[in-house]
This record gives sequence, C-alpha cells and structure tokens, in this order.
Amino acid sequence: MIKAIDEIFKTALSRPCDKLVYKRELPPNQKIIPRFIIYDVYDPPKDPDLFNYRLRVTGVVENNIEIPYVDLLTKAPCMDLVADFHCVTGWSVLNVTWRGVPTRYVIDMAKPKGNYVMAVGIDGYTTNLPLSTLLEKTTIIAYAMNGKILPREHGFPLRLVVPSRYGWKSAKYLSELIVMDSNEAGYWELLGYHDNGDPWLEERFSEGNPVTMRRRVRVVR
Ligand SMILES: Nc1nc2c(c(=O)[nH]1)N[C@H]1C(S)=C(S)[C@@H](COP(=O)(O)O)O[C@H]1N2
Ligand SMILES: [Mo]
Repeated sequence: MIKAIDEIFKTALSRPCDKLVYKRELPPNQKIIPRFIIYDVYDPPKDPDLFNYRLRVTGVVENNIEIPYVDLLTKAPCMDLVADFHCVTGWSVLNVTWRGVPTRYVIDMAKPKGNYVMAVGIDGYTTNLPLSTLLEKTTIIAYAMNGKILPREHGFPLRLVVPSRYGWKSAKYLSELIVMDSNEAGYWELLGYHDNGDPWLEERFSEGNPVTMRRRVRVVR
C-alpha cells in the first residue's frame, strides 16, 4: 500500500541530507529585499497527482529517465543548499534554504550525449542551460524551501535551483530536462535575456534592447 502523502512529506523533511552553502558577494546592481516576488509568465498549474508525478530526463540521452516524485523525496540523495537568489530585475533574497536532489544525480542516470539542456515546467515555461551548469554540485531539483514542502507559488512540486545564475534559470513546476546537442533559447532567452545569465558578470540581456515587458507579478496573501 502506498503511504499517505503526509508521511512522505514528513520523511522527506526529516531525513538527514548533505549540506552545502553557496556564498558569494552581492552581484553588482542588486538590492536586497526580504521576500521573493512571485513571477509566473504562464498560469500556475493545477494541483498535480503527486503519486503519478514524474521528473523526466529525455532528449539526446542514452537512457530516458522517469523518476517518481515520491522516490525523489524519499530515496534519491538529498542536499540542503543555502544560497542567495538574484532576479535579473534587480532584487535579491539572501540565505534561502532549499532541500532537493542534486541535478547531477538524475542527469548521470540518463547518460547525456549533448551539451545543452532545456528545463521545462508543467506550466509550459522553458529555460536553457549548458549541461555543465546542471552538473554543478550546487544545482538542485528542490522539493522543499526553508524547512517546508515547496509552496505552490514557488514551484510546487519541483523546481530547479541554480544559484550560479539569475533567477529566471530556476524553472518552477519542473517536469522535464531535455538534453540537446545544440543550444536553443527558452522563454526569456527568446525575448532577449542573456543566454548564460551570470549575475556576477551582469549577463542580464543580450545585444540590443532589453526586454523587460511581459512580466506578470502575482501578489500572495
Ligand atoms: N515556471 C516558471 N518558472 C519561473 C518563472 C516563471 O515565470 N515560470 N519566472 C522565473 C523568474 S524571472 C524568477 S525571478 C523566479 C521567481 O521565483 P518565485 O516566483 O518563486 O519568486 O522564478 C523563475 N522561474
Ligand atoms: Mo527574474
């Protein structure tokens, strides 16, 4: 019999995890704010069926991988990561604690044959990253934030967390990592955001006019 989801959450939050701190100076031209601003360019997804929710690694891989959400929370290696979060629009939130699975763990299982990855959310959001960025040990697939199961507005059930890049690379509602043999642009990258997005190099926008429109801000509570 499958355990009730509350039991699974309890196990996921209480089991011991490796700890990593990603601490760097504040990137240039960022302002510290106390709480995240919620962004959703698409409507946030309806509550998924957690017992059927899977993370997939597909594309140019030796093995197509599908890992059940429940297994990620209870069986996969886990990591507590403390990192600052930097949005390209200029705000930063310091010392966020995430709990999740090192991305490297799921990527290695798939045996990638290409050097680029598209991260895809169930809402339709996409963002592209070099494979090497997903293999960084501080890049994780988070299922908890600040000691609690990931809140809906922050990407429940799974979200990518990439502390070495601006926040738009941290795709919420993550469902799939597609390995590609050539680089393709995701949602914001197509609209002119920088391909790489390193906050310490201020890689905000690519050549030409910065595209800052089409932001939708959602206010919670
Ligand atoms: N699915 C999805 N993920 C997303 C976005 C989005 O619109 N949809 N926005 C990105 C941007 S620009 C930022 S700054 C962060 C914001 O995270 P938050 O909504 O948890 O505050 O999510 C990133 N991931
Ligand atoms: Mo952002």
